[in-house]
Amino acid sequence: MTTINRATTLDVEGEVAVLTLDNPPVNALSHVLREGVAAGLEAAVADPAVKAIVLICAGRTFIAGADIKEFGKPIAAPTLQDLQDRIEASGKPVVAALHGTSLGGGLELALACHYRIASPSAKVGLPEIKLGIIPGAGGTQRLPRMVGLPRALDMILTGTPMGAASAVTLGIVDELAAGDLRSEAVRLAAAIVSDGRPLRRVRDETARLGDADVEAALSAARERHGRKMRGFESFEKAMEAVANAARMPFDEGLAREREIFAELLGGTQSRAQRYVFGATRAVAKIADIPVDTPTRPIGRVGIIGAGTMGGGIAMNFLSAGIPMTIVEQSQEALDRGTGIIARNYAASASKGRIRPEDVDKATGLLSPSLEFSDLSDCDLIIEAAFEEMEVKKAIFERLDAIARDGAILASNTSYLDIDAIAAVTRRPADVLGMHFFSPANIMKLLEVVRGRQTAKDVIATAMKIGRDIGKTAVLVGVCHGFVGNRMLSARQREANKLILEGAMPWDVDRVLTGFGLPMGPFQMADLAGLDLGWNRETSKGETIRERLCEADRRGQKTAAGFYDYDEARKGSPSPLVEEIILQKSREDGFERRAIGDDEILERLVYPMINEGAKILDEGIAQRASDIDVVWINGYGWPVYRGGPMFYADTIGPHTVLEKMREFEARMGEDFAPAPLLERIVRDGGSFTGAA
Ligand code: 3H9
Repeated sequence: MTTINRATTLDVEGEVAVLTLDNPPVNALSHVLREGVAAGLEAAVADPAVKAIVLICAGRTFIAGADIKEFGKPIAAPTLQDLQDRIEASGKPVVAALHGTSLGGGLELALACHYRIASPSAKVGLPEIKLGIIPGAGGTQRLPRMVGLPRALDMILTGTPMGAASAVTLGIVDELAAGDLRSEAVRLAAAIVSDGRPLRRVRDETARLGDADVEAALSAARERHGRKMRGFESFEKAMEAVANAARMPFDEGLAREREIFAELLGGTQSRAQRYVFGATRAVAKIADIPVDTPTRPIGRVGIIGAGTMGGGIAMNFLSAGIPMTIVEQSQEALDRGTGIIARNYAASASKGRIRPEDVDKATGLLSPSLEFSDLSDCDLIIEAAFEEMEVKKAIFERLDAIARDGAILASNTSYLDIDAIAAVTRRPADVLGMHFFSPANIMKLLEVVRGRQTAKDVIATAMKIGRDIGKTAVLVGVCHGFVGNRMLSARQREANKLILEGAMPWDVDRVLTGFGLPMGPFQMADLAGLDLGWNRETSKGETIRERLCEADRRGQKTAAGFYDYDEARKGSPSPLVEEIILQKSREDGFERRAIGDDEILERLVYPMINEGAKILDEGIAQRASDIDVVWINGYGWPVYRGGPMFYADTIGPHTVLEKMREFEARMGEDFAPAPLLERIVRDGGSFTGAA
């Protein structure tokens, strides 16, 4: 075996040279690897005893793409395209042996090889769009030549990897390896030589594109993926690049692909999306809790409360194969809860999201009960009862009496003080918050709330179980509303003021959806129900919301709230609501004025950023990027804007500060700048260091 460099070795077996790449953790195509491949290929091509070459990776995966950490720096030779050119020019067949995830530049390198063989569990994909870019090493030109425009568009526009079996069916991979990948690849390479099989160069092929109806393929792709990709610059650019495969000769298409790639890579959206990639991985790292902190085993989970929230939370554990006990106070409430779980699963199954047999498996793990004491064998108990401190305290006192030693006691409270809840137990170290977001079976975010006394292994366990059930778990500290809802409150306060001062709810919502959020505050309120926490007896018409409830406009469920709803639940502006708002404005002494879209956006977003700065300063969030992960996963903040704190950095913290000062002078203390915002501007710093 010859060592080519620290990431590459060359081994000759009979007539086949095996070039093994080893660049942990995911064999990203960093400079050392590109150098190794170039030198290894050169040595193998020059060796007269070698008749064929196998490219294979050590470790958990074939190349998972270009090295994201090298983006933005000058690319040192040899480039990925240099490697592809060498392979395509080689008179000796080159076989790529794929396992794990062959992604982005990794798959693009494999597509330039003459043949591909894969382990049955391998996945292949071009996920560049998730980083705000397009494939930049021929992926948009070679893939359509292999699979035709419609398939290539689907793969490149979604970035979703596909399994090896489908890749074989589509012709992306030539063979599945029945046994050991390396020996199977060597066998294939030797067979190519002995059978005199042609050296396939995908770049030269046109058969799949000859009569392609480019416009039809593009409009079908736009139809399928356009809505989800609204606002993403990379979407139309990726379509253009793929269409070029049918419109231009290979080299021209390749040159245009490189231009688009470079343009997107230098743009704010890709910077934001690459930042989010890192931010999402950083949340797992906790300063004073090492990653190898032992966690407590969780064999059975208990939930108190089978309402919408409790039921949604339960589904996460059931789907992950964890047995559950769910407790309610009355048979009726219990039946309603288990009924909702069954209906949600049936809906998922009918949409093909889950197999019917998996539904049976999941629901079979659920033990509904009316007996609190049935929670005594649970390792983690999550309280999802009514959001009132006295209710929570009473439950935790009872839990303390029956839960087994070492059980973790969690509250799903959205706002309340975990320390006050923990204080009613004799085991505050075992208590923490696990705040799920509605609908809890779908939303990715989980805020893990660390109390003053919560033990480190309890936090480590909650973070781990969060990941096990497919959530993005973010550690936060105790304060009113934690990270997400505390910032949301600042936004909601301004939204409510704006409609009294001169805007209409549909103006506010339009500005936020135009910014990229899935819905605005008033659409969100209508969806959740305006009567949450409202009481007809005590209602005094003091807020617009109260007046709407009094008029029996309680949101989507009554087909009327801030908006009027048709049978398809499509909302339209309501003249009646307009009248109610104008009336309330008059009563409160507002002289209504036209409020521009820019001011609406600034009034909604800058106070959130300001609140985020306070949250950071108080140590409620570990880092600015954690706040951004909360907003992306819990509230649909557009990833191409990177989260509120990253957004602040892109427009400049000084822009936020100046506006906050101006608003403070005009409208008072709600806009008082956070000390951290002032310090950052004074020191010329930034929140994330990444924009
Ligand atoms: C591209 O290829 C452009 C080309 O078209 C054109 C070029 C000219 N680079 O996710 P994990 C790190 S664009 C550098 O926790 P998993 C990651 O940060 C690229 N580092 O593991 C983490 O580090 P840490 C197209 C990378 O098993 C560690 O590896 N490719 C890269 O859950 C483990 O990652 C992609 O977009 C990278 N490319 O998932 C693939 N990838 O431990 C992006 C990962 O310090 N990667 N790291 O936090 C993934 O989707 C997942 O990481 C993968 C493994 C599925 C591979």
